[in-house]
Amino acid sequence: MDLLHDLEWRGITYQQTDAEGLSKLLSSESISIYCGIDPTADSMHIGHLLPFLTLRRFQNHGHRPLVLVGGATGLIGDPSGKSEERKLQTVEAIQHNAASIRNQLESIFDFEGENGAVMVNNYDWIGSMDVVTFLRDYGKHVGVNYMLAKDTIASRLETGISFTEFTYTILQAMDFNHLYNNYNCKLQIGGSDQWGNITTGLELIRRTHEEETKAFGFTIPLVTKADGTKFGKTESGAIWLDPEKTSPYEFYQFWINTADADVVKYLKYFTFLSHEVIDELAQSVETEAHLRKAQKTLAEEMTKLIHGEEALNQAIKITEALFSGEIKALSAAEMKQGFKDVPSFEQSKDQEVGLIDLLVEAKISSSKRQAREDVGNGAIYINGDRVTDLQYVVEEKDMIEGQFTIIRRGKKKYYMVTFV
Ligand code: 545
Repeated sequence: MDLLHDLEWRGITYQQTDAEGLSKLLSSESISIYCGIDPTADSMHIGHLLPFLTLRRFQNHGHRPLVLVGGATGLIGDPSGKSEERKLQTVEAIQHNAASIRNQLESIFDFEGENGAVMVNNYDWIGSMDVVTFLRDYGKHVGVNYMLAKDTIASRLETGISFTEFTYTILQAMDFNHLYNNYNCKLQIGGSDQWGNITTGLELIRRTHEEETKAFGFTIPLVTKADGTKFGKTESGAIWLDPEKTSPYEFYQFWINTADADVVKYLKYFTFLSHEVIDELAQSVETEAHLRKAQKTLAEEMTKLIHGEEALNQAIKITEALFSGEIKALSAAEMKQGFKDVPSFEQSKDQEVGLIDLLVEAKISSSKRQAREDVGNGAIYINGDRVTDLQYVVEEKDMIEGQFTIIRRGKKKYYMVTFV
């Protein structure tokens, strides 16, 4: 199946400037395609992922990805999709973020071979441009009426928009024009919020070339959830690609918890699995949903893609240990990942503490009587071992890495006691 039909099958196509023309172009030659990101944060989250995974699909079909990090545009701020003016960030912050984002993007693409990906930074051509050149060579080609008609600008006219953000679309247009001239880039892709910026680029390319130009724009739908809540957010916030912000275990758990109503769509959007495999998983959601095969596959594919095989195996190991209660198999680092969100209690290291008192103080059991009953019944586990001794004292040997103890009450209720 050709690329565009695959994208359609996956539900990844939203708007196209010339679907027929692009289809012809892609089947007749190998082209360069770009997608950009502004380093306004030091990590991407899963809401930024889809356009770049789509760019990777183009690469898998023989085309060259140009991955643009907006070192210049990040200093300005894209008004698209924002109802309020942004605060400017410092040059240092944007440069620092750009390095991290670059690293994250590097793991998505193949940089070797004939159609190896190329990283570009628009600071290289915009950063030192003088204002006269900007206004004469670029500003002159973009009508203010044309700009005012763009959704992203029109929607801000009431609440207000600075000249700085108003100008943003011209900068992104200059990028497309630059990549068209220097890399023969004929297509820009992005999320649906980027339509206005992509089409300004096409306008600028048309206006600055005498011969007839042929470039294209393509947008990807916003990822939605069947229950209407926002995709990619949990109670503890966004799902980041940075393992320090969202551990691979949490990342894995996020995908595993996908609703039946969404899981097939996400397999199509985010994984590189074949149509056959996805169709089988879709069947499994229909006939044996309780097995959650589709969710498991999605979580495995995504964790492997972003964090690698080893982190995936760790995430699975933590998941299994928490499910079975066999937490002794986990390393201290794995425990920290797995128990990050369980209720925690701080206990002084200096004084010895009896288990019964600790259970009450840490609110694991509701009273001393209850605590004695819990221990007596065999419902209390310290680091995975059942403790039935009412006189038990928690001491050094129970502290993992001298820092924390995991207490379990009943089948699955975990608590973390940190020693300070
Ligand atoms: C800049 C210069 C170009 C081409 C594109 C850009 C960036 C573009 C933009 N894109 C968004 C973005 O979000 C901030 C990420 C923080 C780490 O603002 N003007 O940079 C998002 N983009 C991916 C998708 C998007 C978009 O990176 O296009 O739609 C999210 O899915 O919002 O020459």
